[in-house]
Amino acid sequence: MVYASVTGKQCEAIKLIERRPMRAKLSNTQIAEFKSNGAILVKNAVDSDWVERLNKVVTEQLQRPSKWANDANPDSPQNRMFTDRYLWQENDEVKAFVYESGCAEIAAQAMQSSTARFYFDHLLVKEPGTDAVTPWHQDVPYWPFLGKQICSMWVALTKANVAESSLEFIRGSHLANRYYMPEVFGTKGNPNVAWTKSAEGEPVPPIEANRSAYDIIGFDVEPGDAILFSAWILHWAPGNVSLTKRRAAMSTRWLGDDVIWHPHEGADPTVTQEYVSVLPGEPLGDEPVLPCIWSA
Ligand SMILES: O=C(O)CCC(=O)C(=O)O
Repeated sequence: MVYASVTGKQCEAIKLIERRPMRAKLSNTQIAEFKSNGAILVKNAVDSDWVERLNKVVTEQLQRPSKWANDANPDSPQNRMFTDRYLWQENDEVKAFVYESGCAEIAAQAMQSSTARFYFDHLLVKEPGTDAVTPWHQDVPYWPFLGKQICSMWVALTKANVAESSLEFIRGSHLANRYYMPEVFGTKGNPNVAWTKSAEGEPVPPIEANRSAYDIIGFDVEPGDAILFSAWILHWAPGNVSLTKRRAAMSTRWLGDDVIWHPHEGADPTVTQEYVSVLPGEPLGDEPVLPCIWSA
């Protein structure tokens, strides 16, 4: 399908794009829980054919990673933490998912935003027996934005439970008004993570060493379920304790009405000053790299 170029003020034009009916809408309870807890589970958030289509993308990317991939153990069927991202501009399946899956509207509802702009897609795969944990971190310091209406929709492509490989969060930590230093994921020597620098922010406290001091929540997921969470919440995932099952997810990142441009050292280099029309501190304009996928 050819997509209309929809950005900023042209957001209205999104109505012209043919979209599938949404699989899941959030209840008022879920919206309230997202606001207070910072993370919620959305059962059956996307149709099963998206799960099938994105699992094919996982297989392809594992074989032919993009230039943004972070691969701890290339080609290994075990103990491999693999992430790839920013595929939507080149991969039609990922682009279709971004535009048609209904994730944008769900994200907008959770953020209570009248628009949902897309930032980037992130495939996160842990092969059986993966040791590498996803360290406790907060997303927003990695990204060149500020604003409370920033969230991720992490769609499970495989079954995962908290004991083995699913995500955990510190309930309510998104409201604490803290900004933590980015942590390097995966292999520290990998040039694809070299941009992650200890720039702005305070160090993340040693949460794993002191778990009982925190109010930790986590979600077991089935394929097609989503975990929706604020970019300000502290979260992590273990490696993959299962020796037989892959854990894979597609996380999409969403920006709402209050977001301003905040480039800084150590921020993700996929979208930099040269790609946007606004100056630091300004609300986003019509940015083709940050298309508005849904508007109220
Ligand atoms: O899937 C994971 O292990 C980590 C996911 C995550 O941290 C994120 O989507 O922000």
